[in-house]
Amino acid sequence: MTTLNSLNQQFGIAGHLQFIEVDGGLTFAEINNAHATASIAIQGAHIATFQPKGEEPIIWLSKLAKFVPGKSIRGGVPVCWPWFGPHATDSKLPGHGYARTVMWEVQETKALADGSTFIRFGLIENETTKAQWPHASTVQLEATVGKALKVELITKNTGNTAFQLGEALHTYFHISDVGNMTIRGLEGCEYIDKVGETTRRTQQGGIVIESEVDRVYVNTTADCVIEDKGLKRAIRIAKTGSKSAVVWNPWTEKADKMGDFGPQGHRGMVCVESGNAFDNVVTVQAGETHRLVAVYSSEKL
Ligand code: TA6
Repeated sequence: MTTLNSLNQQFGIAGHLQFIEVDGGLTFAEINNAHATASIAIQGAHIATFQPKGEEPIIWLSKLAKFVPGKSIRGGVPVCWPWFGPHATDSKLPGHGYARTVMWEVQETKALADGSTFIRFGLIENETTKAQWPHASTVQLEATVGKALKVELITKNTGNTAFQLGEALHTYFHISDVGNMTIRGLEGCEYIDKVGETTRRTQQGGIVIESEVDRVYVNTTADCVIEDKGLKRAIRIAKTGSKSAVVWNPWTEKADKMGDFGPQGHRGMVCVESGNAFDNVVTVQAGETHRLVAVYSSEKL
């Protein structure tokens, strides 16, 4: 187990990055540079916060989020890997894979010439993870914290046979109120509507949320833009290596049942996830590296 002191000695960067331990027992990289602040739990390589200097947060984090070993954090950028949603054959395995609730390790940190901060994590495989995922592979997450936040999920097939990968950066975005928001970029896209009986539909116009929404848009590489009239800003979600976009808001009843959104917490967030799921599950050939990249930035409306 790496101690806080050894982490800060090896990877801390004055004026950029330090490691702290929070109540509950998780260790976070706290980033504070000229452009932005961010905090990233080493467990799950889970980006919990991101806020450009002088702006509202881009990323939403529940006020009731728990920071305890083995539990996913409600909000931020949960890493769904190596499958998205329920496991294909074993319902006892964790939804969205195990990556977000197991320990990763810090592999590198850098202060970049433009004042941004770079950090890379690698997932630590163990008998439990190998029992769930019997493929020789590595997965790393790179975050570059600047005026924008760039997140790269890198999967390497280190074995001799191809495997099928489902994945997503399950990102929760901070909005003024779900009633003030429209999501652009998915017009005309086919999506799997998971609310009620699973149905395939086609998106007509921008996405306005007035009840539970749980949709997997397939075969789309487009940027998504969250237009927030309340904050007079837009959040742009640009991506490469991803053909699925997931839009989710649990609405009142589901959020209350989940218990860690807080009262009306769902009104201040929307998930727009960049991934590869359903029709877009990725075949990673032996020896191949697959990169899923998302860049989050804000623009004036
Ligand atoms: O991405 C949307 C979704 O698949 C929803 O169906 C809901 O399960 C959500 O993820 C949150 O899942 P979690 O396991 O983080 O509570």
